[in-house]
Amino acid sequence: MKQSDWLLPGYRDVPELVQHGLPLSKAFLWSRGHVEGNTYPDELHALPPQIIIGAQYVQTAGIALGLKKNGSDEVAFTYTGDGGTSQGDFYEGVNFAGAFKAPAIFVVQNNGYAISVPREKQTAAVTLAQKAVAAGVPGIQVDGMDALAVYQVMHEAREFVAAGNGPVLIETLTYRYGPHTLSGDDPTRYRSKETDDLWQKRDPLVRMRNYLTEKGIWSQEQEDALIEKTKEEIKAAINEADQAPKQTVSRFLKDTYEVAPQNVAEQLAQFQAKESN
Ligand SMILES: Cc1ncc(C[n+]2csc(CCOP(=O)(O)OP(=O)(O)O)c2C)c(N)n1
Ligand SMILES: [Mg+2]
Repeated sequence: MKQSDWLLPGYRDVPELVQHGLPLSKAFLWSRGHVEGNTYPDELHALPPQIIIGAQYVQTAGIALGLKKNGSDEVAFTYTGDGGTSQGDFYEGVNFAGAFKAPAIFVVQNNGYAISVPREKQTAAVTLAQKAVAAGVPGIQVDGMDALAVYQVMHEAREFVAAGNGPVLIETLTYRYGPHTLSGDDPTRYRSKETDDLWQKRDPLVRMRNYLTEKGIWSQEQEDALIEKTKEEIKAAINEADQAPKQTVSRFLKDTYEVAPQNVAEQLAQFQAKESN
């Protein structure tokens, strides 16, 4: 991605947001449900993470069409899961962007499950990438556990899209090591240890470490130093997040509407009065 490209993340894509420039403290505030976590600096071309499965695909088609109409050379990137490709919004977004040759990259993170529903139960399609073909959009499947392969595919896709050829869809084959969320999902009920073990062997971090170590450009010392440095960054970001002002209902209502409808305006006034007491 270029720094000026647009990012429309789903709930799994906070790392992409941070990589694209969201301060880590804001990522923590977002996960705490604090409105400050959704307030972005203007130069950060990103929307807050989408929770409605698939909705970001339609919004991406819209942003990409806007970029094209403005004659911009920026590209809009979005992400959903394997389950997300069963939603109407998925098809609508890809189809619309395809019809208008809008500069969008649609990524499908196929991690094998939508909560407990296996990928095979989502669709009779052999691949998720091929879902793009019916919309006249190129669909590419890549080993999502191979960072270099993903980089190569993304890079080529961005060049293709930025050259005015319309959108591309990329399916990355990956795995969700943990439960769907930390609020009670128990993956041992619907998948085996053998499957888990198989995917552990493909861990992209281990693969990348082995590759770099063999090339002689990575060492245990470097890794330890990086881990220490990152721990410090995380600690500082948590401290910063802790300094955020207590969230008020009025602030939340104000940020939700540019012009509040009358009933909300009345509530806003009531909350403001209460909060100033
Ligand atoms: C429209 C909609 N329906 C249902 C949900 C509840 N829900 C949250 S995550 C999820 C599964 C999504 O699976 P997938 O797209 O494969 O993404 P993953 O979590 O595996 O990355 C569901 C059904 C939702 N958030 N939005
Ligand atoms: Mg999934």
